[in-house]
Amino acid sequence: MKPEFIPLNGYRLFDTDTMMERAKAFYNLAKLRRTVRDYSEKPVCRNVIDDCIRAAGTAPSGANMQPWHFAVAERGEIRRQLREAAEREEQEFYESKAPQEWLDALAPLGTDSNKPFLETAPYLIGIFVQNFGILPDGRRVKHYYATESVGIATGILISALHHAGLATLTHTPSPMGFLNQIFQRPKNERPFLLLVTGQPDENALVPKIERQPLENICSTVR
Ligand code: IYR
Repeated sequence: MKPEFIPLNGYRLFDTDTMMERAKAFYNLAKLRRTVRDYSEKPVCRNVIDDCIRAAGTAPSGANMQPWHFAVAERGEIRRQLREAAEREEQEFYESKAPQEWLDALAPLGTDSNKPFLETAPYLIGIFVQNFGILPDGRRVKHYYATESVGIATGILISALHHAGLATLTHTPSPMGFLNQIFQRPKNERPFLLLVTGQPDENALVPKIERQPLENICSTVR
């Protein structure tokens, strides 16, 4: 197939000062994001969620296959099922499956198998990776770098929700197979993670942990 090109639309050229200001402003916003486990039950307008998912859908992806699906669970009976299924897996994780080393790594976060937010937060977003696509005639289309692509899209989604004033929690019940059934997703989709979102409870607490400075996470070669 012959590629078709169009002019790059909407590119904004900034002078260096403006660029530095914008980079700093984005960092100052990003560093306020915290993973939140205590949610308010206050409703959040669904349009906000949809626009954040639209933003996630702009992520780059292998061969532009856009191998993601975002399944939104609003509050209702499904949420009770989700909580029950996730807590069942988590109980096994914390009580028997997790090696001591993993439990030690989680200790500073104060997490346990109790996940009330799965039922009370206004939205849960089940994020799925399409390992391959399915054409209308049933043939399979190969997807490239599907996991990386969905990881990038998820990063944009978390940033968009944070920018809109919503807190998030990246939750990874393990194993996550039950998510296909509850979200009614087909077999070519693999659960990637469950994103909890809403406003934080007014008394929400977060663990006292630090982020590494630039020197630790960045190096330079010439
Ligand atoms: N899935 C469990 C355990 C857990 C694992 C990691 I890695 C975390 O950063 C946090 C929790 C849970 O959600 O409690």
